[in-house]
Amino acid sequence: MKVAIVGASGAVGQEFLRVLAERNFPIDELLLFGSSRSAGTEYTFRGKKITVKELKHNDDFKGVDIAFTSAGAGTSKEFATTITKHGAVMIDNSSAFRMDEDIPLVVPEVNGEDAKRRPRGIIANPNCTTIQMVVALQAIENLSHIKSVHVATYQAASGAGAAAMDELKKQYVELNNGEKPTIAKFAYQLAYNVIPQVDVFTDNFYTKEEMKMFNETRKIMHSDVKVSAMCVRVPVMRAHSESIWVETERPVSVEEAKKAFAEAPGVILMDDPENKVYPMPLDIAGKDPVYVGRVRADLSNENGLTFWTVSDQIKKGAALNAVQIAEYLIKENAL
Ligand code: 2RA
Repeated sequence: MKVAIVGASGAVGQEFLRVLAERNFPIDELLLFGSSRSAGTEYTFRGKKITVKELKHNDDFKGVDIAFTSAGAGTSKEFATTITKHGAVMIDNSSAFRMDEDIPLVVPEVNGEDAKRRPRGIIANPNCTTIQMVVALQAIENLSHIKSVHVATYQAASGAGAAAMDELKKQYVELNNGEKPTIAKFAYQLAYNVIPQVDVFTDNFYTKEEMKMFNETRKIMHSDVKVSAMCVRVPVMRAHSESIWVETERPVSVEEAKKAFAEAPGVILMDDPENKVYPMPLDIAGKDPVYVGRVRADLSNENGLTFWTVSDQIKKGAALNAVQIAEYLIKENAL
């Protein structure tokens, strides 16, 4: 298998290298692509050095079977034809194509089948906040249709990229030294703070990030569910957390829900309040599954349940989900 990573130097690009190695993904040749700035950088994969090539409109993707792209929506749009024209399947981590009718938007635990119908040779990887939420929601949906979801997110710095993670670390050092903190990647100081804005605002006063949770969830789950989201950036390095309230068609008991979470693919139930057991981003960073805890009845709605999820934003929220899509296609003989 010939595999390419586009955006190899970014936080997600680097995670692709780790995830592909960790999962023993079948690769005969790995090509790395990046901007002119990162071209020439060397990375080691399975003991071999690979040099990043500049992404250009040429025939470099001839013979490539799978291209994992994570270099921003603009690059994905500009280079989609160059990447796919010789038959490569492009698994795209950007927001460029997610809501296009002829592009499947896939979380393997929920709608892997959708990846088989891809007229443009492109499969979109959903936004990280949506991915962890739908993996958990599907467990409940299998018991009773979910009519509505309220969700508040606690999003790590990693969602804004590698430079943003560095900025958060730097802010703590600067503040502890009595210096003015550097603010470049976030709208405000994130250290010792939370910022109730992720991405830009839309006309209805929700942010783009919040509207992604509404629209992407409906597309992935093939559902009419209504999702009202509040997305918040918190000074955590690399795992997103979410408080989720669901309203189902029939009441679902806490016991039923816990059993469903415990058995759901990709989910680990971590819920033992008496012993203070629940998932926290510090412990979950670097892990594969979506962790669920604090499952309880919604006191404001007899058809309501509420729970807490945590998942590594760079792993399941980005690189791992994309690699799992590729693994699904290989398993189904559908590349
Ligand atoms: C964030 N969801 O956390 C975004 C990244 N895709 O900023």
